Amino acid sequence: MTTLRIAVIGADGIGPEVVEAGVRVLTALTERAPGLDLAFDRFPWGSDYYRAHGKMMPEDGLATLAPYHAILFGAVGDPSLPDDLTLWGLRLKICQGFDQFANVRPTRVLPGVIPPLRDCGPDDLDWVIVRENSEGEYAGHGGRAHRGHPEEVATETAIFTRAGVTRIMRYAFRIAASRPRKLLTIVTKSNAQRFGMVLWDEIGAEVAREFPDVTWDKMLVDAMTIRMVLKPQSLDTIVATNLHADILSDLAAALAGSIGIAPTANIDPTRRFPSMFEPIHGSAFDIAGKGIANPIATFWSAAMMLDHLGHPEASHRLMAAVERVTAAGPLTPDLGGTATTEEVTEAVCAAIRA
Ligand code: GGG
Repeated sequence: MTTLRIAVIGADGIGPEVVEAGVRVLTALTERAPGLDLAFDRFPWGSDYYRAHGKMMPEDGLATLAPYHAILFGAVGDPSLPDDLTLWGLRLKICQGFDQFANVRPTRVLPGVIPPLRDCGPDDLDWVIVRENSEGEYAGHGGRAHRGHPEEVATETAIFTRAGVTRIMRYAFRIAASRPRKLLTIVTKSNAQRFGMVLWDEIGAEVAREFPDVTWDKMLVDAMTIRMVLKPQSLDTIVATNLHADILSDLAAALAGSIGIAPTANIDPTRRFPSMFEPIHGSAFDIAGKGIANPIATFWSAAMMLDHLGHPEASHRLMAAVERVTAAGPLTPDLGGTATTEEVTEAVCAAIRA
């Protein structure tokens, strides 16, 4: 039996609380899932590390993580540090350093969760949002001149490469092809942004020819927000740029009941490097240390990690346990309950053992 080595980075705010809950349910799972052996190494990187060392992770951090099978990540962001410093110093460094170009965000209404809108119930909303995760608006290309002067200039250039767009389109079409409805919606803003977004449209149409079984359409991102709210049933798999998909997936999480349940997989499909699994949510400093963070997004992300690592049965067992708990409680305050992180974690561990 291969021991799968998991690097655990809690990072900031509620991040360490939810990843420790994740490690607990994964450990409970190893006791019930034959053939699953996990070893966890924790790395104390993030904003506290920055305050002590002047950087979010060590210089050789990527080399340290490279031999791991996967990374379980918490959240980054600290109210006392600039958000761009903390994000680029850790989370984006890992995503871009390991070329985790496919950010996969499944969204559905879990049993027992009451969504905010009547027409976005369990039968209406079952999506996978595929976020381009390596370039676009997050290419990090730009600069500032004449800082602080009235003539100050800042540029932020979105970079779209044929190779980058083609690989995320193929990835998204493959996901759409693997789902029962075989539907893909390509989101851009190609009426106003005449270069990169038009390239997205063109490559979308080219790649579509490789997937004749998939029905696809395209939407402008502004109209897409309306469609997600008013016609959720018309959507299945969605592909969008780094920034657009970031925003759409937060909307999706809210429509499905809470950002506290929404998972992410940052995948390097070539498997040259470890992929990284994390809740969509950030560090939520307003509730950090109160013991009430919802650990379910991390559990769902951990289930995606198990699937990626070749343990679909264990992944299924974990999600079944999560769904038993969302259906019957206990639930954390973001889902209308009064339970703590600890109580939800214990309930999921008990459901795994049942
Ligand atoms: N666990 C996700 C996380 O820490 N997100 C922090 C954040 O600010 N992310 C920005 C982004 O994903 O674009």
